[in-house]
Amino acid sequence: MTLTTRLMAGAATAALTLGAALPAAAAEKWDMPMAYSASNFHSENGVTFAECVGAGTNGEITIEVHPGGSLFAGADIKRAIQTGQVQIGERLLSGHQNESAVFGFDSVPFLAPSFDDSEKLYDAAKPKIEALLDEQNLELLYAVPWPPQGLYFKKEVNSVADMEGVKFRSYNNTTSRLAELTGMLPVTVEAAEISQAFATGVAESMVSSGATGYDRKVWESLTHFYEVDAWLPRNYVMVNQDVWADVSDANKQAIMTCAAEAEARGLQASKDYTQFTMDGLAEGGMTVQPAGDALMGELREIGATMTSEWLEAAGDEGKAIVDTFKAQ
Ligand code: PCA
Repeated sequence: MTLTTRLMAGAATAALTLGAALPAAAAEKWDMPMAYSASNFHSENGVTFAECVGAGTNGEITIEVHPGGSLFAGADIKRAIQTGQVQIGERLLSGHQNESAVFGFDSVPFLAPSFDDSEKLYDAAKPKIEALLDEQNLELLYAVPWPPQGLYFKKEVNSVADMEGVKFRSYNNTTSRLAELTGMLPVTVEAAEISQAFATGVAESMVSSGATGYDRKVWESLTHFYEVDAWLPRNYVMVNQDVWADVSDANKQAIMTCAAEAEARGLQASKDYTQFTMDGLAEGGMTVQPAGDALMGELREIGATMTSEWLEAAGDEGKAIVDTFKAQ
């Protein structure tokens, strides 16, 4: 063999090896941070979504889910996706009302307090939310509501006066504002940290779903859950747009199919867990009941104040969402 033929044979072998290696080289792994515990229904849904994407893209895209805020804490997940530190992730969008008040559309008290209303409100808001996310280099894949929000305390509460001075765990601007207007003291704590916050007395109440109280076993520290059905905030699964742009059309299609399935499955799980987790709180020893009429009346007045404040902050875009929702 001359040097040239030997080199050419070598090149052919390299080409063959490369050819064989190509599908593997094209395979991508995406990291997907999620803020809530692995046992939470949003996280379980995310794992099923990830499996669906692996199967639907024939292994060309695999997603590793990191629940419980283990990769990024809830408040940092959105930025991590925007900046490409991770490819995909899940975030409670109402936690970013300081970027745009419109993100808080799903946390306006008593605007859409049932699953049906919450879906209609989401339909009305979705184009605007997608446009806002687009400006932030984010592609929305799916969104799932939490069950209706109620109030947790470590004492019986029959009126707003009973809340005076109570340390209140908040998770977004709306919940902090609710604390202020009820004379409570807000402290922002991620869901992943609340068991400890309640155990150490950093917080002694919160507004949240039965699902979160159940996940975090809050009966170890708290005693009362009052059903208020104040709002149903949403978690959003979003992908970085630069990453998304490089996905083949076939794989985009496969991922969107998995996302649509995840959205439907997550909604159903949220509905199913509403009663299941409230029963779980009661089994844990908590008193679980609808808030009394007097308390509800006061909360509705506070809700009206918060609604006008949100409409003011969210401007024409917020008003358009509410008008579209109400016209349905
Ligand atoms: N659980 C989340 C947000 C709303 C809910 O039900 C939390 O408490 O952080």
